[in-house]
Amino acid sequence: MRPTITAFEISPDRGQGLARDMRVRWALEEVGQPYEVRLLSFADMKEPAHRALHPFGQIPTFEDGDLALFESGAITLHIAERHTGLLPTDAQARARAIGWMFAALNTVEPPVVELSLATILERDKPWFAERQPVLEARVRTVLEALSNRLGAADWLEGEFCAGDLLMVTVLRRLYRSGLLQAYPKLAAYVGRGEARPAYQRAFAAQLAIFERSKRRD
Ligand code: GTB
Repeated sequence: MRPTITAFEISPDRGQGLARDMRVRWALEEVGQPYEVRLLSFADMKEPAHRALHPFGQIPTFEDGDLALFESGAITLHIAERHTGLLPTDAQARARAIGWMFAALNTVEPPVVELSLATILERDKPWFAERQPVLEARVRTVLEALSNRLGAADWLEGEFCAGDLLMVTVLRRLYRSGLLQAYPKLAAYVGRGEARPAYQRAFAAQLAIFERSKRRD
């Protein structure tokens, strides 16, 4: 039986692949695991049936047999551990690759999301103009360090791994800010991720859902 994930019925990113189902789709495509998608409205997500799967009433979730998971990082790790292709076999390299998954979600994603949310939700607030440079500086700090570490390498830990997959999805959220473009090595790194056939399939699948929802309007 195929695993089932959940995604937005109508994604607020308008098909840009910025919602977190994208990373789960991409991971499943990388390992060649076919999957089903259950689409949810914002109201559906807050219903008890969905909260039983996801206590915070969000997407994505992942169901496979009697296993139900929430949190895109945990789902990606689960997929990576059960298939080949997303984590090195050498124990130390594997531990480092998992470290990059945490770095993506725990060190890089928070300032990126903070900036993105402030830009969307706080534009009309009196503190916006003063706070924005502070948030941008926090993002630049992590981008600078990440760019220095990546250096001339294609990927963070040798071969492409689940850490790169999560990192690329986090960095993509910066497109609208223009900050990524100031770090050519990182921009190229994101481009390499987006060029992967598995990424392309995942992106096309989520875009098709958004296009279909537009036609129904
Ligand atoms: N930590 C959780 C995880 O990694 O799985 C976070 C999950 C999460 O934030 N889910 C969001 C959600 O369900 C969708 S991805 N939100 C609905 C709600 O909370 O009611 C976040 C997201 C939303 C929109 C855009 N966008 O428009 O660009 C980008 C990312």
